[in-house]
Amino acid sequence: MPATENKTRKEGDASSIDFDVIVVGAGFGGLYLLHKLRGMGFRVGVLEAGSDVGGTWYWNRYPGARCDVESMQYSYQFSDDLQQEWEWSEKYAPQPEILEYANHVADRFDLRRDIQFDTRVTTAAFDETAGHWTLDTEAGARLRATWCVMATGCLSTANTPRFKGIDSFQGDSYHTGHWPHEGVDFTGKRVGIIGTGSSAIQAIPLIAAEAEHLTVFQRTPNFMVPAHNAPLDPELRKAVKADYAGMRARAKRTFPGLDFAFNEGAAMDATPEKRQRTFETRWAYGGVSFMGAFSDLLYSREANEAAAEFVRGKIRETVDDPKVAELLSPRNIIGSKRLCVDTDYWKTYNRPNVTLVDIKGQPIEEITPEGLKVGGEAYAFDAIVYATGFDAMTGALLAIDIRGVAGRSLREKWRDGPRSYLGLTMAGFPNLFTVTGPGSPSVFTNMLPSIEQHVEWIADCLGYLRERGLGRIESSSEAEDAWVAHASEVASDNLRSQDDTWYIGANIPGKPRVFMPYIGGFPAYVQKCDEVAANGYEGFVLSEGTDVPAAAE
Ligand code: N01
Repeated sequence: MPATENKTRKEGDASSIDFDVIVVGAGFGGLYLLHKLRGMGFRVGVLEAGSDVGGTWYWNRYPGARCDVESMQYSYQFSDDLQQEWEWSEKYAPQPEILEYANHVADRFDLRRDIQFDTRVTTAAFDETAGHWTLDTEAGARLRATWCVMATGCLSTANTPRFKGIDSFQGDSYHTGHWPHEGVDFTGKRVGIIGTGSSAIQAIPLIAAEAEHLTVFQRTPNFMVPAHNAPLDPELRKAVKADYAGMRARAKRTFPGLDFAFNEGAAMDATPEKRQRTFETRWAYGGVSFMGAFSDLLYSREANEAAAEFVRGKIRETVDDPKVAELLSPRNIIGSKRLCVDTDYWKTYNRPNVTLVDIKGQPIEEITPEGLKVGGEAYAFDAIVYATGFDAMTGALLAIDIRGVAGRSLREKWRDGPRSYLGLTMAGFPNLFTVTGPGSPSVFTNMLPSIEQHVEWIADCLGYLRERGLGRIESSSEAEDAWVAHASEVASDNLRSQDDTWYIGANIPGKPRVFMPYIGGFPAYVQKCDEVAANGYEGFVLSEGTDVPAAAE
């Protein structure tokens, strides 16, 4: 479609919109979008529900919260000055330091002036006639923009199961994903924690060290590998900084977008002794690269079971009481749930003030004023911690009433599960983009490079449209269908799709079971996105629209 002079806004022209682009969310996605798009001359406004930047790292302040990606890799690469000047202190950065980093980025690039904090978006509707998005906020403000980008995060809508009597508890209740900013002192308290996922396993050792007694309610035990966290070796930091570009380039060539040694050999081709040695080496290094010990761990049941049994052996070695060790031993596919990276988790069950309660097959009956009831037994607590996870990937998007062409809601479109083209756009929702949305590799990759790739793709796309005086872009239904079919085919080969996990929405009652992240790997995904762009945004319908900002000089 050729550019049309009259639709392109010139400097000084009145505009019916408040911004060229509204970004929802000021986590790592929103911050970089603002920096990038503002640098390109777009008028950008960011709306953020929290009172400050940081997204997931703003909300998740529970004891022990830290990233399970090594700090030298869990950072932006768009600015070499930034990555050279920032000093991570530990192998795995703790939450306060990651939040400090997000704040540093906001200040360094002067981002705050274009972010409205304490602003929760309630609705977003595409106005077909005007060709723009109208967003309403909880406080009653209404804002308009030609394009809208949802940078709302994959794990940002906390899930608190609707236990009977939940509001009756007279002690203190906390959710790991909404931790009080002032922290919590559990000294001398009887604490119950529900859940044993990544958040719980980080919090449990620290709460146990403080509380009078900690009772852990476990529905499914989890696999974990040790973090071996430590102060960051200055020599390593220096070496990485000397060749940051090289490390980032290597990372982009791996399946999860992480620079780590991936063994191309198959576990079942190795002798049992060699397998054991390889697992031990990975164990000694620690972290999620354990799953890179062999190429077939997520494709062959036998290989997976070998890795699982290796980890169960470590549990038996660590936990004094064989019955507790057995309860802590997962029987599902290792890596199907997010592999946890821990510090002293299993050891914590050797403490006299920690009790493990298995609630598999006997759901919590009710929360009572004193505590909770399960298996016919009553437990009394001063505090209950819900480490019960998130309505992942779709929760934050569906919490906003998003309406596309003809007023059709996203909730209706996604009734049977999320559908998108590349996890970036949806047919029927023109001019709307999602950062690390369902259908993109997101949670299977190092999130920071994935976020940067999405931001840069969206920025290039908007630049392309503006250059041509085009104000409207929408993925075609055919392109979306083909991507959904491809993503689902790739998932079916992978053992990860065979367990009940939040990746398929199994943690939320009634949520449609669809494998949400794209599991074809970061390099294949990036190649596809690049091809789509190189082919003039193949699979999209581009048209004039209205109120297109003038092309950059
Ligand atoms: O949440 P989860 P999370 N009754 O969903 C249990 C990222 N993350 O906050 O497994 C009883 O993993 C549930 O039991 P089950 C990371 O991607 C990263 O821990 O469903 N129990 C499970 O044990 C991670 O995967 C980092 O049987 C109930 C737990 O609650 C994701 O966030 C740190 C229940 C929830 O575990 C989510 O992790 C933290 C019920 N009704 C988080 N409902 C790092 O980077 C749920 N559960 C290190």
